[in-house]
Amino acid sequence: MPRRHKRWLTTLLLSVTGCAGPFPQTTLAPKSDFGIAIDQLFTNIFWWAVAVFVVVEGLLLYAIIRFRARPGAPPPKATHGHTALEIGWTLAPAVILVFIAVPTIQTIFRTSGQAPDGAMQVEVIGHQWWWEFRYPDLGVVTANELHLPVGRPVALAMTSADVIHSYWAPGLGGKRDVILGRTSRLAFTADSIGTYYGQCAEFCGESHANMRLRVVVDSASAFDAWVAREQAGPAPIAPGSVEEKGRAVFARSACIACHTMEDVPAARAVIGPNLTHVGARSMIGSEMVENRPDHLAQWIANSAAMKPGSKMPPMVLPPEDLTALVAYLRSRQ
Ligand code: HEC
Ligand SMILES: [Cu+2]
Repeated sequence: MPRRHKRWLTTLLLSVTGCAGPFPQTTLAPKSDFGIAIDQLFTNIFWWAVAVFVVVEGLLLYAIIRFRARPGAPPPKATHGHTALEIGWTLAPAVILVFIAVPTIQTIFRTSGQAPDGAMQVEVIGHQWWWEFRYPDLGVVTANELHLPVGRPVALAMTSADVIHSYWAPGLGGKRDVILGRTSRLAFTADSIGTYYGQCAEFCGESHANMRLRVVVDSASAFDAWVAREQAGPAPIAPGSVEEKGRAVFARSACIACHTMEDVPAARAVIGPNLTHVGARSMIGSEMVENRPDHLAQWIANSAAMKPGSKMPPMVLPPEDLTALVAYLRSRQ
């Protein structure tokens, strides 16, 4: 195939595959009141834009054809001023702008983060480069996987531990910057059970693109079961087991300087994610890799090799200590 055909084909393929699903971060299939409000506004403005486009381009084409130069035709008659037309094309856009402005302002107020009484409170803290989720009323602290009950209003109170980040889970609508020393609010009610993906939407450094999150919208009973599991104390450990050895490794390593681990009294730090129930998360490193023993071992040995710039330093451990540590982390369900 000639080179330029190949290039053409590649371009075509790239643009076509760009349109193939699935779209885990689409904003066009909203699954919350917030998302639907934004989607309706977008659709509304889109059709106004289509109408303006059709009218303007239609008139342009009409003028081009109707008044084109013809051989032997006399020069066109010059016109000067047309009061009715001028009033018309001034008023029409003004009216269209009103039709756009009123729903826009209504939507701004509807999505301003005001939650109804009884909404579930969640604190969101953006860190370079992971998300912390705290449920103050439930006493639950987790990372990167936000669990919510379907059909119940939630109020997110969001801030940052360092630079500016932006919380965005497009399927549930809304994007908000999170800023150190300030609280940004986002309120919505998820209307469908499912897993929704999101990510930081404000450039925040080396692993900004890896600062992902997922929102798991559960049925009320599945959510309660998740809360009960998170609220339960640490999973028990059999004396003499490899997990017990792993806990000892954890307790005498630098891990305790950065992480909270409920059954290791010295581990109460909040620099990294709370690991008390780390075994229950499906991914580690904010959606970096699946939560599997081999990944955990690689992560501990050198997390920056998996996630550029990771703030967790490489932890050098003898192989059997690492194996025990991983078994212990896996058992933290
Ligand atoms: C200097 C602080 C620091 C030390 C020491 C440290 N970590 Fe971390 N750890 C972090 C940070 C920060 C993250 C989050 C990194 C990210 O996702 O970008 C993290 C993430 C993790 C995760 C992934 C958690 C998740 O849900 O994504 C695991 C597991 C983990 N650390 C285990 C350990 C173990 C085990 C040790 C000791 C051998 C340890 N860490 C030592 C700071 C630290
Ligand atoms: Cu970011």
